[in-house]
Formats: sequence, C-alpha cells, structure tokens
Amino acid sequence: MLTNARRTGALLVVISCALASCSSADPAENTRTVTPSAPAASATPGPTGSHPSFGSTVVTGLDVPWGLAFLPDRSALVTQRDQRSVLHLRAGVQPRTVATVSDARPDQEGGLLGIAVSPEFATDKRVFVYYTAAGDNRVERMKWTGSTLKSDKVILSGIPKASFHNGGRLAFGPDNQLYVTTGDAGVPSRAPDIENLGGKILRITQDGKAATGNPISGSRVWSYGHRNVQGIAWDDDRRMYATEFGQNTFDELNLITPGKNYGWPTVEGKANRRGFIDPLVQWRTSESSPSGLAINGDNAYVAALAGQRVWQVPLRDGKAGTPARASMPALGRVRTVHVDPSGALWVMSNNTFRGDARDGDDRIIRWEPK
Ligand SMILES: [Ca+2]
Repeated sequence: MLTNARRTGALLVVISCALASCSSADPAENTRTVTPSAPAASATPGPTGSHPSFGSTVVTGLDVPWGLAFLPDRSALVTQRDQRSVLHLRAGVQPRTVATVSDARPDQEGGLLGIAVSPEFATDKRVFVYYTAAGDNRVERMKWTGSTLKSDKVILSGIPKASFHNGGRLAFGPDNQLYVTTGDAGVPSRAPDIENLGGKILRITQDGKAATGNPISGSRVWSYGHRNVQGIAWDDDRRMYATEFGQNTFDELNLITPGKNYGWPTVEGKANRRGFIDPLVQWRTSESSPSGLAINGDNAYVAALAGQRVWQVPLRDGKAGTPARASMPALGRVRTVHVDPSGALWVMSNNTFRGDARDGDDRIIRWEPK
C-alpha cells in the first residue's frame, strides 16, 4: 500500500534512529510532512564532531530505488527506477532530486537502474547512469554542476532491452575502467553471442569504447554466457565477482575471469561441463534472486530479492565458503548492498516493486558487520 508520503514524493531522512525502535515508537514517521531542504532534527556528530554522519536508518520513503554510489564527500546518489530520478543524500539534510533522466522509459524491470561515480570525480565531475530507453538500454555520462546532474553524452547504446532481464549495474573496477552488466532481455541466444551486447559483463572507457586489455581486442565484452547480471564487486586482491539470476533452478555467485563463458543458456548453475565456468555458489531461485553485490574484507554480501535477506559468503583466495544469512535487520526484498566510505554496508530494500511494502518503505539502512 502506498503511503501519501511516498505518492507525493516526500522523503524523510532519519538520523541515529535504530530501525526497530523507529518502526514502532514513531507512528508519525510516514505521515510527517518534512519541509524540503530543512535540516533533519537530530544529526549525530561525526567522528570529528563537526559533521553529521548517517544513522542506522539512512533514508525512508523511497520509490523503487535501484542504484547507489558515493561521492568523495561521503554523500550518496540513489536512483529511483520508475521516477527516473537521481536523489542526493547528505547526512542531516533532506534528500534532493538532482536529475531526472527524461529519456528513460520505465517498464517492469526496466527504467533508471545503475549509477557509478568517476574515480576522478574530484576533477572531472562525471557520473554515469544506466537506463532503459524507448528502444534499448543505454549508459549515459552526466556532469555534476555542484547542485545538479546535467546530461553530457550517451556513451553506449544498443544494449538489448525488454520488460525483463535488463541487467543494469555500473561500477568502476580497481583498474578505473567502467564495468556494465547486461541481461539477455528475454532472448537467451544473445548470451553466448560475443557480437551482441546482451547477456554480458562489458568493460568500457568513459567514452563507451572497448577498454584496452579486453580479452577480444576492440570488443567491449569482458565475460559472456550470462542470463541477467545485476551485481559486481572486487575483493582486495582485485578479483572480480558477479551475481546472476537463474531461470527456474539456480542463481549464481561467480568469480569472473575475462573472456570466459558462464554457461547460459546451455547450463544453469554448477554443470561441470567443458567450456563453461561453474559458479562458486548456487542457490535455489526462491532462496536468493540476487541483485546487488558488495565485498567487505573477507566476505561477499549478496542482496536477495525473493530470498528477502542478505547472504554473507566467506571468500578466501577466490573460493567461497558456506553462505549464511547476514545478521542484520530484516528488510524484506533487498535490491542493493554497497560498502560506504567508512567501511559499513548500506542495504537497500525493494518492497515497492513486487513486495509487501511496509510503512517507511523503501529504505536504506546502514549496518556495520561485526
Ligand atoms: Ca552460469
């Protein structure tokens, strides 16, 4: 059930408020009117005592949030898929819409999806977004003016789109190249076709060209044979991992080796078949449906939509231990996990799409692994 607060787009930053106590002790949470740009009432002093920091509940009242990225000043950008908007979150300040991507055409799983901030943001002011347009999925470069994001250039178009399997995650790797995850957009034969941008992890420059050092010279393809990848992250030794939605049987966490085929649609999950890379971990789709992925120290954290949890997967030397449910507050469906600049995890719920939205949904919480 949508609340008035969410329908009108009002958003509420909650600072230093434990999730459990907020949900029951503050019945006005979702009906309170908050004056835009008014500072939140109870900012917590940061480590230096001079700046507010985000509390355990970062923000509530989001409408189908999807992507998340941090700016060097520790503030954050969040995309709302169906609103086509980018929100700027700063501790102690009301969230503010800093861009609306008017060419995005939200439809089912498509819309405004991933977001990434340039490693050279301090000087180039670049932010990248992935969205579903009228005829394709695209990556657009935007420019931060100091208060808003302005469209700069569509750097990659022609990624297959559909109502489902649009991929959509963007992230800069430790090599400072831009990685883009795509889906098969409902046509499985695209995934093993290295000429097609669907069902891939791509590695590109900030101009959308194939990055130097890709496995096939001149090709943007980094890995292939993927059905729908929405989570990528790297460990401290620069190994890359990716989550992937399975069809009816197995979801996957993969260790990504450039130039390799991850099996779809010939195999799903661990098949031990020549020519295909098996996942490190597989789950029944009802237990997982993994979207976002974060790596913090020796653990991977997998945002599970249908599984309604965050899976914590121990990693060691590129191998995975037994996954367990992370001991954080239950949020329902989880879209995205991200490590913040202080090393805590931000966890984003996804109950305003296909979920059972509760008061305050959707929200982002900040959780410090023990
Ligand atoms: Ca696979």
